[in-house]
Amino acid sequence: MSNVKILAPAVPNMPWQDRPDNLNGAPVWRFRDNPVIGRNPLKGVARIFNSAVMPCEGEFIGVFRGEQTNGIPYIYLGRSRDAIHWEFEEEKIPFTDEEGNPFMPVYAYDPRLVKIEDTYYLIWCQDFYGASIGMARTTDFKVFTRMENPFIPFNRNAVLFPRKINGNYVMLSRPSDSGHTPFGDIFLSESPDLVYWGRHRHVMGKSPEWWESLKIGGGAAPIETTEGWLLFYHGVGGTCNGYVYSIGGAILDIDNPSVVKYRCENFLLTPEDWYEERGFVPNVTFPCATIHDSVTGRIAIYYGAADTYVGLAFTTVQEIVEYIKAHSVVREADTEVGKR
Ligand code: BMA
Repeated sequence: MSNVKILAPAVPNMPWQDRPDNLNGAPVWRFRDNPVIGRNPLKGVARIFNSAVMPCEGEFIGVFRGEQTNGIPYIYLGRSRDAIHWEFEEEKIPFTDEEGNPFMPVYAYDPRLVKIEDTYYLIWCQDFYGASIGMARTTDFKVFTRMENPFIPFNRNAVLFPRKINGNYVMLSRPSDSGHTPFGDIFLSESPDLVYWGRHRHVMGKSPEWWESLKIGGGAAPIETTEGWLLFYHGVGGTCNGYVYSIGGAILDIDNPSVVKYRCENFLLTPEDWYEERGFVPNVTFPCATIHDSVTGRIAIYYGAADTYVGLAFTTVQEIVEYIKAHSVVREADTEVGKR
């Protein structure tokens, strides 16, 4: 296969460890010192997981799901020189509304962080008469302006594409129910202004593969590559002991991303290390972000582990695209434009 390239800025100081010799599944390998964030990471917060990080001015910045000691999740800001050792702000992110008044969501979880042009967008799950999507923008990580809620309830797992496509902003999301949602497909919505959302399309659904036979949901912001949008998402299977969350991979059409070009029938990473199997919710690996370097093709995947820790895993764009293509099974619901 010809060389696959990431179409994004270079990040020469991204975290990295070379592939171990004994890998025999998908070409995704864990950071040897995982988890990168352990329990009780800051005062009043028992666990940090399902969090999103990205490069910022030569260092790294992130928005972190912090489970407070009252059990309610909220979003905290963190900074790091190496994207491994993090320092967190002790106070929750202080959102304001468009008029500058303080805005404090009832709860906020599973944040994603995406830069489009010169603005950073936070997207998370919050109460809007039921679980739905919240969104805010910032340019300086000091003022966070809460924006209109993009969708009505119930919805979770929303993430923006890192650039406009055909002139519109594009968001992936996963409509759900008010509970722990035993179903769910990934949909796409477009907006000219980040206020009005429409042209909804079905992207992909659960599959007959058992690891993702219950539901799926968007994960990290899609990575633009010469083969299409590389998407790391989560797939959920059901067992007699509850849900198991694994990481899956797909490649979406670059101009029409509701069309799936390739979809890997195997999980790319599934709970198997102690911090993934044991915690507040066992057997969860939940990707929310990547850091990727267009010069080397290296990709670091940040994922929540067991609703307790943050884990880090590595791959390269060449290896992962080859693996997804070699194990691709796309069905009619994947390859249609997603409009009925
Ligand atoms: C989902 C979300 C995630 C969580 C997962 C496993 O429904 O709430 O935040 O990681 O369940 O508990």
